[in-house]
Amino acid sequence: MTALPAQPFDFPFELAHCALVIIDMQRDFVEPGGFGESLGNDVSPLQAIVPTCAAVLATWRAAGGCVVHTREGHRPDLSDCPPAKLLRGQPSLRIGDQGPMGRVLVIGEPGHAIVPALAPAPGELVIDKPGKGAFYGTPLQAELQQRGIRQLVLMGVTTEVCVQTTMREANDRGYDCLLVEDATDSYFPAFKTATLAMITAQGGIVGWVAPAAAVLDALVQDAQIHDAPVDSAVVPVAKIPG
Ligand code: C5J
Repeated sequence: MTALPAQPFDFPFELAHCALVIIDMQRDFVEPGGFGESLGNDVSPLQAIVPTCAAVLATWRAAGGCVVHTREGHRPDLSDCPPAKLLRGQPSLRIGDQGPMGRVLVIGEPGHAIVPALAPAPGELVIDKPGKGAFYGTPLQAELQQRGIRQLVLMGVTTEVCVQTTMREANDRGYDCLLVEDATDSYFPAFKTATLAMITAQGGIVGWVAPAAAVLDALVQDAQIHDAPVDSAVVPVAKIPG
């Protein structure tokens, strides 16, 4: 076990029982022309976290840890999209409409894909989810149980919607969860700040928060404990862009 410095107190990190969960780093949320922008949002803060996510992902892979990618989206016939979700708000593009990156939030369309810098590698879990939380309507719980996973380290977007919802779902299922604070973002800076505070309040009522550099250090320490040093060329500790 490695004590990973975090808020509100050290996170008892064990790579063998921990999955890196990357939430919805999809073109539809992160790139101009996607669903996020159609709702009137500035996507640049979300784009800015991609290099930090990529640094953590590269090191996690090098250490041999379990990686899970999630994608929010719906079947082409939208049969898994509740009318309330489809109709809510006044976006210039609705789920299923044709946009610059194909049909918005529809599985298999270009906008539904994960951004190239974080593309899933062979063997990594990819969870397609119809809701905000990654456990609702998906096989995630069974997949994690099969792999002996008890802890989650989370990154991705958006902090207060799909990331926080997944973290709360995981918390209720007994997982210890840590959110990487500089590898998550929101279209609303105040919502990100509030979410980080909510997670760590009351002694970590939803979990822990730590910067990417602390996660990278913990990966190196975990590898040393298990006599399986992570290739230092792949570990950009304290050299995270941005
Ligand atoms: C949203 C998400 N914000 N991935 N989805 O609708 O957070």
